[in-house]
Amino acid sequence: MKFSIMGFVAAAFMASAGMATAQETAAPASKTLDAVKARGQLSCGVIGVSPGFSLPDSQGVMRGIDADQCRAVAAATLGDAEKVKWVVLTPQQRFTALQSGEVDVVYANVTWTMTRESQLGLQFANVYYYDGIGFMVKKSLGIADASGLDGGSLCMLTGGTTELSVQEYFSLHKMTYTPVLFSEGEEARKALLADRCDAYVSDASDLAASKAARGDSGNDLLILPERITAEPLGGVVRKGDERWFDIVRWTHYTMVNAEVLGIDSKNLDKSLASENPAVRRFLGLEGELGQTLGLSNDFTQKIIKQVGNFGEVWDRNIVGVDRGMNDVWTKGGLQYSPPFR
Ligand SMILES: N[C@@H](CCC(=O)N[C@@H](CS)C(=O)NCC(=O)O)C(=O)O
Repeated sequence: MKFSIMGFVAAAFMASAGMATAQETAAPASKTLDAVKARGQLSCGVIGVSPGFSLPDSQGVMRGIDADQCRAVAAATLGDAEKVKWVVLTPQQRFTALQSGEVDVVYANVTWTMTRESQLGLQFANVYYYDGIGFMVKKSLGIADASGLDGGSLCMLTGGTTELSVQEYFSLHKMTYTPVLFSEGEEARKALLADRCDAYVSDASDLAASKAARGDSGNDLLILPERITAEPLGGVVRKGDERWFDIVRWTHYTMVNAEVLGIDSKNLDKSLASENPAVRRFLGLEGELGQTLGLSNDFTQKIIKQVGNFGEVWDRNIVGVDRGMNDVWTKGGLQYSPPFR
């Protein structure tokens, strides 16, 4: 009894003194956030040659859904979406650049897998693209599904999830194939066009983007119906800086929640006059949600104004892919933000 009375007295003292209780602790500092602020730039690792994800346009401006995720983190942390230092990484370099501290976050077509978290000291903050590995062939090959690839040759990238997934799929289906391996995606895609292999194997997002990027000649290509794996693509951070993990995670959820609430970069100003308490809290007009992350309370406004909601980011970057699973949950998709409260 004595113990519980003491506990009660201690809790009452802490509450009356305004001290943090077990439910509420002060925002821990983030070494990564401090470094980003001191540098005045977010160092973001991207593939840089991946249409729809990260690829410089004709003016040299990095474009794509990965690029926009980096911009959103810069808007949230520095108040300016353009304060991004782009670090171009091959699939093999994506993880070492993060481990060594060269980059603060990686948005580089990276699939969330167990061992990437359990062995590499990394952590996935979100899933911004639900993807799956598929096959692309020339229509002239005359096949309609993956069974037609038995005995064929397959162009693919090394250093990612593709090689092992293909091995397992072909072994399971008692089919054989000859791998033709590349360290750069564009070389593999060109090899398909030059008939050096029967199919190019990659994330379906990459297949669709590469097909679309080829304009009319893309019509000669066919993406087969099979998706042989689940490839949830996520933003990656180092383990050990939980606050930074929170920031990257809630930056993505900001874009999703904005879409669900019907708030976008164009109508944001109107939403600032909203009487909906959930909207007012989300936009930082009331409460202190931003501060709990170590950010300004209007960090969500900065993301939405400068980068957009998730639907705007999708429409701007992803061509030739139905939203499907990647739609927000209110429209039957998997993009679902936990509450901003
Ligand atoms: N999502 C898979 C595959 C990632 C991957 O290799 N994506 C391609 C799609 S663009 C890529 O990064 N290519 C690099 C390139 O095009 O050079 C993974 O995380 O291992």
